[in-house]
Amino acid sequence: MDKKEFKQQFKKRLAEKFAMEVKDASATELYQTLGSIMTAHYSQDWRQTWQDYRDQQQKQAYYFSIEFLPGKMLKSNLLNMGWLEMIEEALQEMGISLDELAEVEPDMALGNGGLGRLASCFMDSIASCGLPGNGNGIRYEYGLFKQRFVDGYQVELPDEWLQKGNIWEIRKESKAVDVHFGGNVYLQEDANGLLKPVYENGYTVRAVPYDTGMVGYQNNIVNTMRLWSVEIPAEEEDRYRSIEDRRMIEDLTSVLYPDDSNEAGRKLRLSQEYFFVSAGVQSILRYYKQLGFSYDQINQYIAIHINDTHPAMCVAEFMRLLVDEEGLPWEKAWNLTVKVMSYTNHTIMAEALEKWSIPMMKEVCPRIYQIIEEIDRRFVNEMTGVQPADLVERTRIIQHGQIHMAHLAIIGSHSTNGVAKLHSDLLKSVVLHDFYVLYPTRFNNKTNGIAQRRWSQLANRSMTKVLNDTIGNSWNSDPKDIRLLLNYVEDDQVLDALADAKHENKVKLAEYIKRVKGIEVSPEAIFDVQIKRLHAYKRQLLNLLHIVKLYFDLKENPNLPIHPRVFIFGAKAAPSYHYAKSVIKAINEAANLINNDKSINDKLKIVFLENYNVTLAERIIPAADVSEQISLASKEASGTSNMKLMLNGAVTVATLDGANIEIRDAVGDENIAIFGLTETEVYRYYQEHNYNSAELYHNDPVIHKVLNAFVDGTIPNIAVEGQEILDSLIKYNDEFFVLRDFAAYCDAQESINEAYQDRRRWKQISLLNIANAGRFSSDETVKRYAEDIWQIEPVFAHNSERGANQH
Ligand code: CR1
Repeated sequence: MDKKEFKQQFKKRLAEKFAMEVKDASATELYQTLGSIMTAHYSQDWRQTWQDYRDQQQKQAYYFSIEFLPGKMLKSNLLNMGWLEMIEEALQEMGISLDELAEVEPDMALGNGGLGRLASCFMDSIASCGLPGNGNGIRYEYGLFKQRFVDGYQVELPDEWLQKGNIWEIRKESKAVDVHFGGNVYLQEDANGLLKPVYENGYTVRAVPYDTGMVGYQNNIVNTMRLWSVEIPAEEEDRYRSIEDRRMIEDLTSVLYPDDSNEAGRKLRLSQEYFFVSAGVQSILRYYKQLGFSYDQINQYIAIHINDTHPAMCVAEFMRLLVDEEGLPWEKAWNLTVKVMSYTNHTIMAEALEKWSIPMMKEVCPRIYQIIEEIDRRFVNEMTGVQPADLVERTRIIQHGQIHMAHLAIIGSHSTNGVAKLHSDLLKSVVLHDFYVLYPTRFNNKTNGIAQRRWSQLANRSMTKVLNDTIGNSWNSDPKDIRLLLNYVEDDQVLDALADAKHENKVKLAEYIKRVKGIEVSPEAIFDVQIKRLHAYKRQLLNLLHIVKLYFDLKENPNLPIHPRVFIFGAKAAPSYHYAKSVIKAINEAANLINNDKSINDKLKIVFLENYNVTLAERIIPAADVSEQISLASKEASGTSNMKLMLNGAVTVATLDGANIEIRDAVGDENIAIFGLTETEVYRYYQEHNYNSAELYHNDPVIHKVLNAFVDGTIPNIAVEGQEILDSLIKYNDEFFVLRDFAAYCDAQESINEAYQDRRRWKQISLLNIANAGRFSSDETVKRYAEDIWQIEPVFAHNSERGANQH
């Protein structure tokens, strides 16, 4: 399609859809018109893609994830369709701004943080690499809450993202499946003497899929992200007549749980998990049956990925369908299940390893409970006498009245991976060591990656232009080629051009900050960024302590040679995470204090932007000079904002945690500021129990002064929160070693301050970060999943032919 054709179609579509002309239409109407042209266009490829998969009997992977966090899709779809510039120009010629249309789209936030965003980066890359892979999740009516600050406190508002409809999804009623909950189950011999379950007193809901096309990058491939929504089956209308009964059902896909690490074992959450697991697995098996192959080969056609433990019931549901419904013998079904399933662990935080009580699971999905019990019984049988008894006790699925979902996922799959080298090593050596002893070959690492096209070409167009002018545009499709930039590390023209691009982005962010917060910040200052969920282990508090220290230093000596800095935060706290909310309040009050103190001459500013989400990340990241990755070593499984910021030329201040280690390996020690305890040192403290934070408080005058600011009124309005924070650091012995790492952190920050003042050197460091970011492309990550875990192959060859025929 060319501009002329597009403009004609656009006007025609607008007239058909809304009976309007361009000059009369609202941004929403224009946006919907544009969207409908796009979906109409890529739907042909979409249909062709799944037909190709079917006709060529391609093995397909299904990525089961309780969260997806795609953000806005308008521009990324345009980019992937190869239409972005054409459409932008065509719209402009009609007097329409693409940016204004993009504003209309809600930020699709069916996820909390890293885990959900990773799933969406994978969806983009799987399609872009031409891999046959699909998403399977929940279509929540309400996404992650919207965050507002009132008097410095976080307030949560509902995210009604579907209010104006969702142009990207297609409701597929004909593909609905029924999911059964509750009641009792017992086994009875059928006519052939086989034991079959008989269900009593349960209830059935309908799962209706909404499919969204996952458009590959300029390759004519469109995969599917299938999200399930609950409905009351027409035949059951009578049963659910009261509002309460209906609500109980509708609640199933109503809200995303807003906690990214620990869900306090709620029944509704377990029901959500079973709902999307059962619907997804049933629909996969229905498709497989149409192919007409025997079950013996199902692992040659289907791979199911369990993203964190939330979909771990896939193991039991797959067994249920093969054994109960298809009549396969248990052993055979089990061998197939293990070959089909694979699992990723995303955190070592103990509270995030899901466990469910037996009574609750019996109540929600009694047959699944029975199957898990049987899996557990056979596991214990098989291991007894072969492995030490205590090892078997520690690794079995059911222990002390609870079902351990990670155990189910590991025992029931052929692959368990962590998300960065250090994390995967810790899984083997500590967290899942017992399982590593049992199944050494199942463990592997897949370091996370990011959808680099979104985080560079879409989010940072000024940098993209410099790169395209300098190294050509092969890196647009093959992110590894961004390495070509290494040839320009001594080229002042390129260094300046990149610095100018950064400056342009900072000017824009400064305008945004002025607009939404009323805070004046100078683009000449260092923009220092920490954007991620608020968690004690991520240590936003360490950042704040350092800011307060700088503030005191400046009060004492207004001529201190520090380059002005703007500390930018973006973070949501789980609504029930009291401590995290106190940290938010403290940062906001410190901001009030410091931003309004004329005596420090604007040398320090704190900006806590509300409602951090994908769209806000796209504004902040291109403007960042410094990337804060300061979690306590061993706690952050990987991190992915670290990769996005690096790609955008920010310099990382980091502990040796998660993927930071691999970032350091990529850029070299001189181009990153590493500080703090190593993972080994942290574990040594755990073993020797010899950390004493109170000592640091009493003996270190700097720490003393900084901490007192939280309780003596220096930072205003935090009498309660300040005390709580102080208690966490002193009374409860500083679980995340904030005080232990404080001095080292201040030194690292001082090295940043010095490095920034050598402008040429800084520009070089920045360039080296960009040039070495290619290895963190999720294209590379999903290729390794495809080869090592899913055994699926790209379908490029066929499609390029189709592409050729079309044009
Ligand atoms: C981890 O905390 C990682 C993402 C994606 C998060 C983060 O370090 O980058 O997963 N874990 O792998 C998580 O959300 C529920 O656990």
